[in-house]
Amino acid sequence: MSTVARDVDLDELCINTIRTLAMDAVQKANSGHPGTPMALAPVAYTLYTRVMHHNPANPAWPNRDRFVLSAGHASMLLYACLYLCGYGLELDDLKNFRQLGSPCAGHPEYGHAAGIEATTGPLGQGISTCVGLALAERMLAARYNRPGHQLIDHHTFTICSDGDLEEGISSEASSLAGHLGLGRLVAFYDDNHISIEGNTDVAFSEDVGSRYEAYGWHVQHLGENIAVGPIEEAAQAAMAVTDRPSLIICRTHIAQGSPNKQDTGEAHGSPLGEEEVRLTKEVYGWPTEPPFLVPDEALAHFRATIPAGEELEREWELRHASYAQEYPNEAAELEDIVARRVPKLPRGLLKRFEPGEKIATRKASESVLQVAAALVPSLVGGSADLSPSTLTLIADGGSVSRSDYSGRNFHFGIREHGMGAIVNGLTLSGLRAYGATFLVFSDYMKGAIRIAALSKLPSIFVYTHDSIGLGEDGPTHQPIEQLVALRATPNVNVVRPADAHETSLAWTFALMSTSTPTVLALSRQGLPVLDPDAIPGDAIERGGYVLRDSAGEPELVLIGTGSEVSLCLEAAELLSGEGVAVRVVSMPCVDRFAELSADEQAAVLGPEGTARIAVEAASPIGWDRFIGTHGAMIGMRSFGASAPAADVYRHFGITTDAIAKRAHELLGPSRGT
Ligand SMILES: Cc1ncc(C[n+]2csc(CCOP(=O)(O)OP(=O)(O)O)c2C)c(N)n1
Ligand SMILES: [Mg+2]
Repeated sequence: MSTVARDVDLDELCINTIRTLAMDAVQKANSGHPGTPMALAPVAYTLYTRVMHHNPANPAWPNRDRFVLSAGHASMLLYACLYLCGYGLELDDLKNFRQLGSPCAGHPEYGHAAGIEATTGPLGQGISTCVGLALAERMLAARYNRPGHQLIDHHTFTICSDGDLEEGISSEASSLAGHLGLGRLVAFYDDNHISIEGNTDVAFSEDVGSRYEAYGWHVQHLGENIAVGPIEEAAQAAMAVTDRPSLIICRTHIAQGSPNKQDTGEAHGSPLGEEEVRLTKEVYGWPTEPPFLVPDEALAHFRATIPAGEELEREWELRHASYAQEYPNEAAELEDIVARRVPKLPRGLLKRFEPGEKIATRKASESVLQVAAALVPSLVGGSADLSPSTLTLIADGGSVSRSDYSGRNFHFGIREHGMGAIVNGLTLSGLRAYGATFLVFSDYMKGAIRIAALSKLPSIFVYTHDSIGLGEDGPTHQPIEQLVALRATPNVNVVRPADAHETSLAWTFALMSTSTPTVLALSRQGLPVLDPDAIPGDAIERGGYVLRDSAGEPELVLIGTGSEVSLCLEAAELLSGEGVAVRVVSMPCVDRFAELSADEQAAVLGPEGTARIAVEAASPIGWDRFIGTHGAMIGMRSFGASAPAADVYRHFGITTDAIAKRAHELLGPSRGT
């Protein structure tokens, strides 16, 4: 293949290898985004071969620099670099781009191939996740580095696009990154003036550089000069600024070199076409055949990142060894964190709640959180300016600030979506992070929750004020459809504990989860503490259990979650006084219960044909599968109302009496009164 190489320099050869692989893979798949990888090839090439400290032979090296392609649609840029550097992707994987089972999915998916540091594609998520990665780096450095022992000192690089910076989430996260002075975050902005509808000037005209300067970032304008030298210099200059994150603005040309597609929206998301691929290769001085041509010299040059990376890692291992000798406990703790290992926890973290006493589950959560934080050093978190309400402060944890990253509490500001992505980035780094707000505002962060679920991250989302029971704040703040939406998301466990003890189990469950995000839905209002002996240790894992059983076969099964469980218990008392055999089921995690076999479910819900009533102060959608053909659902079919909680419950007919009335209707005139 040296025919290509002889008269071009090695950098250009390598860059054109990335470009042509991207063109060919998109062409072969007849689907994808060729233009952006073509334009950004010099940036990625420079980062992978000249700037980043990484070891393709060990993609899990804890102190590696991170690279996240925020413009996930340009995925072929990443796949080409990972293959060429020797991360494990094969040329055949690139040939199967976007095909079933290929690690080279349409957009980069975390876990599908080594070197994909985060799932990206939904614009804005990548750069925002990077804020979490960069924050984690600073926090681990503050906590574990010691004088003379710089164990953690890596950088986080990202390439973001117009769409990334138009999205609100990136503004939230970038604002916080500036505020926190995350100097090891370096973002390249692909200022190509193009998005799907054509020139960005139809919708985007602000001065992005000034905006980022106003956020407190260090901003460089590379203009059109995006050759390897200037890119490398800009990256070095960015890394030399240690007290501010950096944005490097590159005026690129989408589909650079393509005679008919350069600078067009068409080059964004469609194959160039066989003829245009041929013409473009001619412009590059590239053989038009065969496709997927990888010159030996180029491959060898990329693969030189392996010995270089191994050397970097060896040098770090020496540092690590001397650190571990001097600070064995810290070294062991750090090792657990980067492996995202959590000490084995007792199921009930806290058992001292008095049955009968009324405690809001958010309040119980606050107490449990303190115990959890003492046992789990990696546990960190914060809220979107609501910690006095969400009660999610780690009491002796200290706050993370730009002058001290050693704390455990974040102040995310009122930036829910950014918070979600940052929590994901922290979790990617091994920390067990939570973000907290009101359940109704989970809507503001759904994009990030979905990424956590899709990328199998055990991020923790703590949502309080979980129903109309929040009362006077009214319908704007009373969640109705949120539980359904979260439960509908694959690989999310929504846990709505009925009392303080279930809350205690819920935190253990969340912290022991390894590949599924947990949503905790907690009450604002006080809820009676249940008899702890009636709650099995695996209540959350199983999802639902018999909390109160009837003497014989139940005629009626009441199913409740969260605050409605105690209503079910009261109704059961009432009805059993009338001679009805009532069972009460608490179902703190519908998602888990739904995964049980039909027999296991029937053991809890009673045989098919049993009258069942589900009670949850939320949308009834999804309950049909449990109540069966003879069942009823007491829930919310409208928005809530502004009034004291008890009045709101009464107004919407979610009361003990209403449950009893439905029971009478279901059981027929012969039963009860
Ligand atoms: C949140 C989100 N909204 C919409 C899309 C669909 N989409 C993919 S790329 C794109 C436009 C991208 O423009 P730009 O970010 O400038 O990328 P370029 O075309 O320059 O590569 C859109 C709207 C998306 N991926 N994510
Ligand atoms: Mg663009």
